[in-house]
Amino acid sequence: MQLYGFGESGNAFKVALALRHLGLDWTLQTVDFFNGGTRTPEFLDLNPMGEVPVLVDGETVLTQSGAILDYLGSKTGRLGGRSAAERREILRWLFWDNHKFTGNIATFRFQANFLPEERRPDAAVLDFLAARIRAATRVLAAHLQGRDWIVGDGPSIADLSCCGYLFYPEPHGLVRADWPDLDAWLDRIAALPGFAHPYDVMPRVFPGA
Ligand SMILES: N[C@@H](CCC(=O)N[C@@H](CS)C(=O)NCC(=O)O)C(=O)O
Repeated sequence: MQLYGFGESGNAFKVALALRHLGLDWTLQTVDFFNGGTRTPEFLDLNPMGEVPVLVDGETVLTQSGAILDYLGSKTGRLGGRSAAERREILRWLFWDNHKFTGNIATFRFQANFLPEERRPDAAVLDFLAARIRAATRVLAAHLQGRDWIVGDGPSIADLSCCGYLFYPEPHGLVRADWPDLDAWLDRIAALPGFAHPYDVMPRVFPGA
């Protein structure tokens, strides 16, 4: 399998974590995001949405980290839920993550760290996103009280999706230490087979990094 991604992409990191944990055979196609790598005609042929991650498995081309994670869960019979009800519960968290959790965290992180100085947003924009992140984190932290994993009694793609941005060193609007249940959950994920930190899994492409 080929994964299109780059080090700074937490959405690609989610997929890389699953591939590593599942012990699948894959190679990385590094996309030079900060120099227009997701806007070339070749890349847009692969994914007209202009985003990584993209996973190519033979004739199958998949985009959207949630759909890719679900594919890997179905293909291997692991991490995707042990019943139809569990899979639905996992999908519920994947949709929530894309919209409310990762959606805000990734936007905050991009704006706070990767935009050139002259394009940095007003403080009010980051404050707005930080409030959205706090509200979403409260939901996840409450859910994790008394639970080891988001769904069922073992790790699933729901965990790998929701954690995707939380292992990065740059400020992303959420401080782990403020959320003990979430902090302990991230330690459990970091102890899983195949885990590695994002910049050890895929090379950074941010100019000067
Ligand atoms: N919901 C998508 C989000 C993908 C996404 O935002 N990817 C970013 C990198 S992390 C990207 O390629 N953005 C390019 C762009 O928006 O122009 C997913 O989960 O795969």
